[in-house]
This record gives sequence, C-alpha cells and structure tokens, in this order.
Amino acid sequence: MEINAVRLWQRLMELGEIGKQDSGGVTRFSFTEEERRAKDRVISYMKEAGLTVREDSAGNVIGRREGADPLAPAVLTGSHIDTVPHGGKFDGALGVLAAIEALQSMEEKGIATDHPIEVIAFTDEEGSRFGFGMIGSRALAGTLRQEDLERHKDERHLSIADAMRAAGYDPDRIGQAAKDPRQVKAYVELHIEQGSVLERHRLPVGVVSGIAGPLWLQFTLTGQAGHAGATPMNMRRDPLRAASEWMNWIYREAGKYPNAVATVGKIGAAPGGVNVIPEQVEFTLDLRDIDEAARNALESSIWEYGNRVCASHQVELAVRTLQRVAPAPCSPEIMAAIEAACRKAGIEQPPALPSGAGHDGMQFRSRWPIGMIFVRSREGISHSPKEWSSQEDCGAGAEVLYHTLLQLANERKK
Ligand code: HGY
Ligand code: MN
Ligand code: MN
Repeated sequence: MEINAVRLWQRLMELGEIGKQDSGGVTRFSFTEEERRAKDRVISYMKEAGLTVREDSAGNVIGRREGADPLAPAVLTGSHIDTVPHGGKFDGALGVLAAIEALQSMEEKGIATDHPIEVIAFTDEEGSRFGFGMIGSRALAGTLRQEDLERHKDERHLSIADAMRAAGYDPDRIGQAAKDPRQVKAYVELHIEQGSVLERHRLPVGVVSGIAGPLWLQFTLTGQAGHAGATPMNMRRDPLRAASEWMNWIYREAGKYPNAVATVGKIGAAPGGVNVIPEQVEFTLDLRDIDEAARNALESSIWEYGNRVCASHQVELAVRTLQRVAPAPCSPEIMAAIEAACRKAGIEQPPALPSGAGHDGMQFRSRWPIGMIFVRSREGISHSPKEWSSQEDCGAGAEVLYHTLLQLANERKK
C-alpha cells in the first residue's frame, strides 16, 4: 500500500472529535467556531504534507502541490468538513483527509507530477445552517451570487453574508474565489457511499457514474387557528391536515419512479399548542433523481396535487425554492482512470454506481470533468452518529485516490 492508512485513520478520528455531541454524532455548521477549529486542524495536516495552504474569499481551504509544469492546469480533489446536525465523522472528512494523505505520500516518496494538484475543503456543502448548500463549490465555479448570501438565513435569522462577516470574511469578495476553467484539468472526490450497494457487493470501493440532483422546496400552508375542542371537523381550515394528506401522496407518488427519492426533513406548526388548530404549517421537501426529466415530472405533479389539496381545505399555499441542482454525469475518462487505479490497488472490477447523495463536484458539471470514488458504508447508514466505514476500506479508498491522482496529474493534456 502506497499511502499510510494508519495516519489517515488517526486524522479521521481526531477531526471527528471537533464538534462531537453527546449523541456521539458530529455537528459542525459553516462559519461557526467548531468549523473554524476543524479548518485549522486540516490546515495543520496540509502543512505536514508539505502543501502551500491558502483560504479563498469563500472560506474554502486550499492546499496546493506544485507540478513540474507550473502553467499546467491543476487536478483538483477534496470534499467538505462541515456536517449535518449529529452527522458522522466520515461524510466529507474522508475525502479531504484521504486527498491530503495521497499528496503527503507522494511527497514522502519524492514523486513529481506534471500537473499541480490542489486539495480543497469546501465551505458549507451540506446546507445545514442556511438551507442552501455547496456554498464553497458554487463560489469556485463562479456561480455563487451576492443575493444568495443575503437571501438564505439561519435559525437566528442571520444571513450567510452576516455569518461570513462575523467569521472574518468579506462576502463582497466572493467573486475572487472563482476558478478559471482553463486552470483546471479535472476534479475527483473520494466519499463514503452513504448507501448499501458496495456492502451488498462485498466490495470496499466503487466508481461513481453520476450524481443525483437535489431540489429543495419549502412549503408554507396558512389556514385558520381555532379551538381544538369547540371547532367541528367539517368547519376547519387546518393546514396540518392538508400538509399530512399532501406528504403521504408525495411518498406514494415518488415510489412510482425507479430512481426518485422524496424526503420531508423539517416540519413546523404554529402557534404550536396542544389544544390549538394550527394556523400555519411549514415543511421542506428534498426531491432527487439521477434523471432530471423524471425529477421535473414528479415535481410538477407534486405542485398540482398540492394546489388541489390546499384548495379542498381552504388553505393558502406559498412555496420557496431553496436550491435546485441539476444531476451531474461523471466523466468517462475519469471513471476509466479510477478503474485503472483500482486494479493498481488490487481491486478487480469495481462496480459503477450512481450517487443518490449530492456532492460538491456537481457544481463543476459544465466547467471541467468530474469523477468520484465511493467507499463502502456499513449498513448504508450516513447522516447519523452510526455512520461508519472501516479503517481498511478508508485505506483502500485513499489508495485508489492516490493512483487516480497520479494518473490524472501525469498525463499530458491532449
Ligand atoms: O444532501 C446531500 O445529498 C449531501 O449530503 N449534502
Ligand atoms: Mn452529507
Ligand atoms: Mn458529503
């Protein structure tokens, strides 16, 4: 094995202590003190690996290893170190730390590459704090807008811009984080699968064929508050009744699509009294499919049913689109490089599989080729304190990333 799997594991466990909760999970939201400590720890690892480290105007931490040809476009790799609430210690962190491990191993072996390689820890991939994710990768792609930073707010009504300023960044400078596509050759990310395909195949590593696109909607239904005891059932304008009928219909409808998934992750009722018919209900919908046409068809049927069920309960409906990310296919060339790297790592015939989860790479879909390597997740569990991948599988994934980066960084651009 070319990489040092023990060092990688130690760093994974160390980073997993930052933001650790009593639940055993990890909570590290963007522009918070926990995230700052995690970034500083990652910066120290990057320096140990001999990388030149900088933080861009969007808070992305970037470690660069020069290539023989200083003008050659860079090969990018990395992932995120922010988490969902009570998340696991592998989601995102594995991709950042394995990339650092790969470059440190190259350095220790005195291996040069033609192209420079950059490891990036992206700001706020999850969207946990502001309901708007992939902030750092959007900034790198040049698609992050000032209005995005003002529009999305956290639970304390602080905007992304406010939080950036409080953390010492200048939101007016986010444009400076954009990368010129001519300066980038490829992007490849190692990530846990967060599903159970690899476990079913009894394989440690897989090659990602494409990334399903998340659509996040926020629905607000407004009816009439009333007395729970004195208001007959047929005289109510109950938004929670409309919402529950709608949600059940959404789950059944999504089940008719082969690759679609629909999740209501957040719900709130106001004023929130046991004996009060709610006046207002708000809930979020996370809708995904690897096929954009299927997701669009499902979305329009959901809107149609929603309008009907709200009208039947005389409830008003307002909708906000929080984020709409198109599904992203992976580059066949990078997939081939990963397959060759698997053979070098002693893993024959790794399966190609789609990613149901979203990832930073999808922000680059129309700018430079992207690829992803998956590592087996125990019982397919993620976004949970029970998220787990073995030391051996993490090492295997990092070994495949090492060989993939060497291939991509050494091939002369055609
Ligand atoms: O939501 C996702 O798919 C990713 O974990 N941000
Ligand atoms: Mn995640
Ligand atoms: Mn992730």
